[in-house]
Amino acid sequence: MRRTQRVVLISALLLTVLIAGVVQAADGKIFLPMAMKLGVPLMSPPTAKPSASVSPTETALPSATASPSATATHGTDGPVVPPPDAASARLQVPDGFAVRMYASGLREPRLMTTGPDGALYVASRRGATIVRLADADNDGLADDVQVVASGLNGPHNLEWFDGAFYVAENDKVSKLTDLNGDGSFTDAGERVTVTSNIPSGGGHTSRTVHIGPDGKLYVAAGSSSNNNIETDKRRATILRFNLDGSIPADNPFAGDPTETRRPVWAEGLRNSVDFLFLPDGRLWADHNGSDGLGNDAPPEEIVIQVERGKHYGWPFCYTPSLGVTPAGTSEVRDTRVALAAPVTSCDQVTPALFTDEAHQAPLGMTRYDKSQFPAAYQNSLFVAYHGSWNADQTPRDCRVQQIVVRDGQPVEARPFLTGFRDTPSQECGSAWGRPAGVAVGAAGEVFVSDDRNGNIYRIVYVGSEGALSRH
Ligand SMILES: [Ca+2]
Ligand SMILES: [Ca+2]
Ligand SMILES: [Ca+2]
Repeated sequence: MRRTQRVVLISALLLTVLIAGVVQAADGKIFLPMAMKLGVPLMSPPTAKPSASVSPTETALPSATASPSATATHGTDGPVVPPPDAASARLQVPDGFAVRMYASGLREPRLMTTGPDGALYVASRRGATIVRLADADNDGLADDVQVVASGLNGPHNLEWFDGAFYVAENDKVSKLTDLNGDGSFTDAGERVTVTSNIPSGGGHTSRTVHIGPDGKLYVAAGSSSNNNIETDKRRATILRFNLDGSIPADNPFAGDPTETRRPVWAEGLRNSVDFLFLPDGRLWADHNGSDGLGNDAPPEEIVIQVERGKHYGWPFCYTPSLGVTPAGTSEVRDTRVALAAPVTSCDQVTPALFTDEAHQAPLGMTRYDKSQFPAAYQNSLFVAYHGSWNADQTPRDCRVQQIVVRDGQPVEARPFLTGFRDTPSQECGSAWGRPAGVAVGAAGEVFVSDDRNGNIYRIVYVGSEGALSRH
C-alpha cells in the first residue's frame, strides 16, 4: 500500500473511531475499538504476514511526516536523511549529525533494542506492549508501528538472546518466542514467565533485564523509597538468575538465610535503570541518586562498575567527586540514614567510576559499537538523562549525553542531543520531550525514545558537508 493511500485509510479509520467514541479506561489508556476489530493489516509492514491475533493498543501513526520519500536526501555515500521535521526543528545534535523523527504516537516508549531482523523493538510501558519499528523501504522513517506483544505489565526493556526476547515487566521477566514464525509473540505458548522472583509494585517500578556473557539473566530493580533501608533485599540491586529463573549456585548470597537476598548479585544501587556488558565482560550500570540533599548532591553516578557481591553505597553513602572518580576516593555519608548491616563504614562500599551533575536521572544507556559515527564517538556510551523534577531544585536538563570512554575508562561527558526544554529553568516534566532510551541501530544510527511525547528519534552522521543544512 502506498503511503498516501495508507494515510487516507488511517485518517478515515480514525475519524470513524472518533465518531464512534474513543474508549478511555480509568487509567488513561485509550483504546481504538475499530482498529482492534479490524486486526492489523493496515499496520503490518510489507514483509510481515498479517496476524489477526495482534491487538494494537498503540495509537499507531504512519511514518511521522508522511512526506514524499523522494525529497529525502542521501549523503555522498551516507545514510538516508528524511526531510526536516518537528524533531530537526527543535533538537540539536553536534555538527555533522542529523536528527529526525523515526516514529511517533507511542505510549511511553522506554528502552529499546535492535532485533535479529534488524528492526527496532521498543518497550511501550503505558501501552503494555512491545512494538516493532522496521524501515523496510529504507526512507529513514519507521514504516509503521507493529504491536508484536501486548498485555504486558509495565514492560520496560527487552533483549534478544538465543532465539527469544527476554522482557522485563514490573513483576516478572517473560520470554517471548515466535514459535509459528509469524513475526509476533501472541500465539499460544509464545510467552512464558521466566521468573517472578523480583520485587513488584511501587516506588521505582521499572525493571531492566540483560543477558551476561556468562549466559545468566541480570535484572535491575530499584528501591521502593528515596532513602529507606529496604526490607525486601531484592530492592535496590542487580539480581542474577539462570535462564530458567532458578538461582545460580555461585551467586554471592545463594545460601543467605534471608530468601530475598539469594538472587542478589550486587546491592546498594538505588535505581540502576540500565546497564550493559562491555566486550571484556565488565558490567557497567548507571544510577539515580537520592533526592533531598540539595541541588548538587549526590553527584549522579553515571557509570558504576558492578561486581559480584559488592555494595555500592545507597542509602548510606555516595560518591562525592564530579567526573572521573580519583583513585583512592571513598564514598561519603548521607547522614540522614544511620549505617546498618552490611555497611558499617563508607570505606566498605565501592564508588562509581564516573559521575555527572546531581539529579540528571540517567535512564537508558548503550555503547556505540558501530562505525557509522566518527571515531570520536565510537566506543562511547550514550546515556538518556531524564532530567530532574524537584521543584525546589534548579532543574537539570533532559538530554542524551555522550560519555567518552578511553583506555577502558569513562573520562568525559558531552551533550549529544539537546533542546527538549524551552528555558533552562523549565522542568523536564513539562518540557517538549524527555529522552528515556537509547539504542544503536543495525546500520549504526542511534535511536532515542521519548517517553513524554511518544516519539522515537533517529540520529545519523552525515558529515561536515551536510552539517549546516541538515541538522
Ligand atoms: Ca520506512
Ligand atoms: Ca507468533
Ligand atoms: Ca554509590
